[in-house]
Amino acid sequence: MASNRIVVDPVTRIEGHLRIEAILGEDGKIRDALSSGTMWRGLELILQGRDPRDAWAFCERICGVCTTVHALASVRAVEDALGITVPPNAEIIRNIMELTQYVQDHVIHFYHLHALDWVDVVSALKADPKATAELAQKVSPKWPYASPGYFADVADTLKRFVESGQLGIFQNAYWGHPAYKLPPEANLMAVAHYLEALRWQKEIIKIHTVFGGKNPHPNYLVGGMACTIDLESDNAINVERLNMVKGLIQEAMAVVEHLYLPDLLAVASFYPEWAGIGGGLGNYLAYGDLPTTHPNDPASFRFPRGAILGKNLAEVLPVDLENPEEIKEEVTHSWYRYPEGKTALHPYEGHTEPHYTGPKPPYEYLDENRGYSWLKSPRWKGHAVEVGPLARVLVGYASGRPEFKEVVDEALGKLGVPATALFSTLGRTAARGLETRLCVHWLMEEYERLVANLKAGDRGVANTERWDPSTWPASCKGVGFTEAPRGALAHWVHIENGKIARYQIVVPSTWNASPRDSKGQHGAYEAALLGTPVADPKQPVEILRTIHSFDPCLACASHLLDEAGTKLAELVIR
Ligand code: NFE
Ligand code: MG
Repeated sequence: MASNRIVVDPVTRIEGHLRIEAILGEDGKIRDALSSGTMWRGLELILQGRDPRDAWAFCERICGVCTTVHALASVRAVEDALGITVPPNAEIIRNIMELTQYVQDHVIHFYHLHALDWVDVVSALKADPKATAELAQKVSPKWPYASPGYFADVADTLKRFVESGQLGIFQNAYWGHPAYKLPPEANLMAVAHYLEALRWQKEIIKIHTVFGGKNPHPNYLVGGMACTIDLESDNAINVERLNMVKGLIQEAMAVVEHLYLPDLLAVASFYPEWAGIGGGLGNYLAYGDLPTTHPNDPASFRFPRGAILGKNLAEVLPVDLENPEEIKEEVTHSWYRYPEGKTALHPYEGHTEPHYTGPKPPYEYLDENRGYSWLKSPRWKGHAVEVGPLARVLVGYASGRPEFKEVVDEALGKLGVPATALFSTLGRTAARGLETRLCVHWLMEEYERLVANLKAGDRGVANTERWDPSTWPASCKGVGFTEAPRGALAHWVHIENGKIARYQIVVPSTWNASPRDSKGQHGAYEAALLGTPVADPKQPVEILRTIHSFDPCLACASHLLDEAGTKLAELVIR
């Protein structure tokens, strides 16, 4: 059994700790796969007994990547439980925070986490700067940095870097692998844009510092937002700050429209076979988010809610986060134990009890017939589903939203592929870029909504009527949800006598990276790997392409920690 297993551990260029085991068939294609979260942390237990108004600050620190979304889901859960409606400005500012997160996170994912699966940095050394400039002017004609001198400088920097023998962030990739298809000039152009995107991402995120005081982990508030708007004051969000935000959004629009999307389509055009690989489950789920009416109404969401089963774009199914029969988590193949007789629990009834049954480390292989991950297996109506950009874009597209149809059809047309190409690794990566395009325009629209509200004299950002615990019911529960960059995210909270009695978090990467369930259904990562040809088992770049197309965040996904902080297992990372 053992010799045909490929182990990738740790998977790098992700957040958190992920192990993939792939079993190759005789035909050189992946016959079976295991996705394992190898780290155990812990927020749900830490939160018990705390003040629900503080929960967001703990939850937000689950992750340093999607640094705002857990705070948002948390304040919404508590507001839902306590019956609080936040003011219109707070709703809009939350949308601005979320959209800023999307734009920064997706651009970083493309250039800094995923591109190196398609771009051979070392091959860029062979590029001719003049031919690179010609290519850049063809691919992204509106992007200003495209002269032969500019690319000669980038090539020179890269050469010195490689000659120093210390490749740093470019160390340990499969450079020279025949699966890399870009010509040297395209590789050099991509390296130049990698560096430009790295410089830019620290600018866009300043929007978080304006409305949230800091990044990572900006400030939130149960009842609204923790910022002050006074257009005439030097010590509040004023006209100057708002103008800065507008400038940053305009700059982000240029990066997305003239750099990210042209590069995405150019790279994709060299890898058409990946439109037929890595599709996986074919089931998709989106909770939806970004309300445009007040109070927050799901019917007004810019990202619509719904589920798609069996790639059937003719039907978008309704989703209910509170129905005990819809979302359930299983632990059949996880290192947790449920109460006697329970196999699947809705998050309102969720149970968190670690129970390691894996091999004693250091180990060679996991056993797919037993527990093999610190992630639970969330399922929707019993189905394993994929969440994230592809799910959101497909739900928007299948719901007949014109803005989704426009960006999707335009991209399919440019690549000359049918809509079925979306069900693939390439489709997942393209969907992320297409939704970024929508998001950056929505970001400007939300900014304009905020300015219009302020001009009309509305400066309120918080509703503090239920701030005092004496106004709360003795017992209540609520759910807060959002669409995080990696997909559907929700927190479920029970409040008893002013304190958190139970807190459960189901995270996008838990949906996608989950192990098998009681019916043996694979999670989304596992399913997406099945059937993938691997040219060289010692350099499995194909596994990285598909896994990275999901943009894994295992820090979010395995957010649990033993109460006492006890080390439950020590894993040797090779
Ligand atoms: Ni840590 Fe996260 C996002 C959340 S995880 S990155 O996006 O929630 O899937
Ligand atoms: Mg959880």
